[in-house]
Amino acid sequence: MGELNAGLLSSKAHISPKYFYDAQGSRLFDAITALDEYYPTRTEAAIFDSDATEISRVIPTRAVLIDLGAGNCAKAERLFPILNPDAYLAVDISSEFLFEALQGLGQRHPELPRYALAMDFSARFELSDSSTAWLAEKGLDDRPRVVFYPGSSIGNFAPHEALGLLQQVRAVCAAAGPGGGLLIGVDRVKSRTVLEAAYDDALGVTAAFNLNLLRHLNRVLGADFVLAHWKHVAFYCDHKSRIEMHLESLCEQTVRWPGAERLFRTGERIHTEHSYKWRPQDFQTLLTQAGFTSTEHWTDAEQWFSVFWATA
Ligand code: AVJ
Repeated sequence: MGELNAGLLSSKAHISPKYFYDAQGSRLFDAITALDEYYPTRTEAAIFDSDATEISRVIPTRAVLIDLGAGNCAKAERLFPILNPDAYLAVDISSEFLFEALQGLGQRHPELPRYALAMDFSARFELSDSSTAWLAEKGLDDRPRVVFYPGSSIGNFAPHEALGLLQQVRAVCAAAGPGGGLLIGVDRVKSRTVLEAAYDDALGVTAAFNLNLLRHLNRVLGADFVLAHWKHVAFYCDHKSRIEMHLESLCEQTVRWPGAERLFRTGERIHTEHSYKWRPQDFQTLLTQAGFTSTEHWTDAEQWFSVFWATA
């Protein structure tokens, strides 16, 4: 709770975007990915479809597929025909969700060794002792490792944090068989109109997703946020190449939770998310800075989204 308290009490209030994803929030995010305005999910899927042959050519065979932020594991499972892994290691912050998803996957792929690693890799990413022990026990410890990080989830990290995570990913890949690396989806800088519509859709699903964070805080923190007293704000910040999402107070109000309280003035905001957009050149430089040796890049016809393969 220290993190939440510190964020809410800071002069510019902020909350980590990981608090979006309670059960309700995960469902709302799924609904976002189906919106007309939210192009990233379908655009990335289209790239995986149209460049499947080339992608499967650069990915090492018989690899251990490490799915970062696996969620319901559906994205990775759809790529099994392209990636052809010999083992599947799903990493996610939400353990309940993960165990369930892996069980379902086991029914469809009974022959594929699979492992659930519940951890908050946004703080630091490394394989736990138990997961490396599992790999050794299966005789898979020197297989190439393919880390899969789709959906532009990297966008939640500021560039210097992204660099740190990519360095850790590279270290995990480099610790095993040759040819391993990272397959990552990255959202691109584009017109403000397209970007802002994607984060402020006409149906208000993204607004509900943002406001749901307050419901989640009421539950985990015992706070008394009144959702009707807040509104969703999303805009593109040009010079930082990022979407910012905030919750804006519609009145002067005091919010209380055990051990603390805070006054919010009309118009005061709680910062809830950054979603960085990249130019492919800059992202390629970042991959190189993180120590990856060679990179491949695929994009869609409109050049809205990028998929990179980077060899560790
Ligand atoms: C899950 C971080 C990739 O930034 O596009 C979608 C989250 N927030 N709509 C993104 C999100 C609002 C999403 N990521």
